[in-house]
Amino acid sequence: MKRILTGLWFIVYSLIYAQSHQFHFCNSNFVDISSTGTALQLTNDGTAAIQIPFNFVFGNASSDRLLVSNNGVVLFGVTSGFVSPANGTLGPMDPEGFYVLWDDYSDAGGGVYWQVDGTAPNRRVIIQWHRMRFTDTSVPGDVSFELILEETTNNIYYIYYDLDTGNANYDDGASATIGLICCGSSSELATPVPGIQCILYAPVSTAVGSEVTRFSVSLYPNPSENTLFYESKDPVRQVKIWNTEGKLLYDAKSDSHRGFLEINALKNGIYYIQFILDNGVILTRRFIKS
Ligand SMILES: [Ca+2]
Ligand SMILES: [Ca+2]
Repeated sequence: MKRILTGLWFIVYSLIYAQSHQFHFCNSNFVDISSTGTALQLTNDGTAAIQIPFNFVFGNASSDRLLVSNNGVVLFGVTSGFVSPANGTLGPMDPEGFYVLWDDYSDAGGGVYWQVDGTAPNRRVIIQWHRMRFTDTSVPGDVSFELILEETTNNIYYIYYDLDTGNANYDDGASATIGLICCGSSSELATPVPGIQCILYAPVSTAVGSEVTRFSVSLYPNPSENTLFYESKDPVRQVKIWNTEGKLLYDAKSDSHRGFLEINALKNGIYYIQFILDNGVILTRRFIKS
C-alpha cells in the first residue's frame, strides 16, 4: 500500500513540476512603449487586470490573464489581487508571477504602459514601468524597467533601462525584490545588482531534480522517505526548512555545493526548503516527505 501511495505522490509531483525555468543574464534590448502603449492609469499600490491576445504558458498553467501592479510586479493568471508596497523575501506561498522590480512606487512618475507587438505565433507582451517615482520622496531619481512575455517560446524577460536613483539605498534595485515565483518554487536575486540589464527566465520542460543550471538547486529523490540530497552549481551557504504553516523547522550553515539532510523525523507531507547561495541568491523549492 505504501509503495502505491508513494507512486501516486510522484505522479502528482511530476505534473506540478513539469516545467521549471533556467535563469540567464542577458543584454538589454529595451523597447520604449511610453508613447505608443496603453496607459494603465495605476494609482499608488493599484493594480489593473489585462487580457493578452495569446495564452502564456507558465509552469503547468496557461492563461491570457495578467494583473499588473504599480509596485513593479505582474501576477499570473489572476484578475484581482493586491501587491503589497512592503516588498520582502519571496516564498513559494506568495502569488505566482513576475517580480520584476518589486518596490514601493507612487503614482507621481511616468506611469505603467502595456503593448503587444509582432504577429502570431511570435507576438510578445510588453509591460513598462516608466520613470517610476518612489513613495519615499527623499529619493531624487526615478527608475524605468519592463517585462516582456514571448508567445510560443514562453520566455520571460526582465529588462532594466534605468536603475539610477541618486540614492545608494535604492540604486540598482538595492531596496527592491527581483525574482520569479512559479509552480511552488521561487528564485530571488540578491540586490543590489550593479550593471544589471536583462534577466531571461527560459522554460525547461524537465522535472526539477534532473538538471543543475545557473542559480538552481536539484533535489533528489523527491518525494523522499529518509535522505534528501541537494546539489547546486553555486556554493550553498545556508539551508532552511519550513512546513506549510510557515514554521521554521531547520536552519543550518553549509559550505558546499552539495549535501544531504536526514528527514525521517519529519511527518509525511509537503515542506519548503530554502537555499541561500554564496552569491546571496535565494532559491526556495518544495519537497514531499513520504
Ligand atoms: Ca506604492
Ligand atoms: Ca533614474
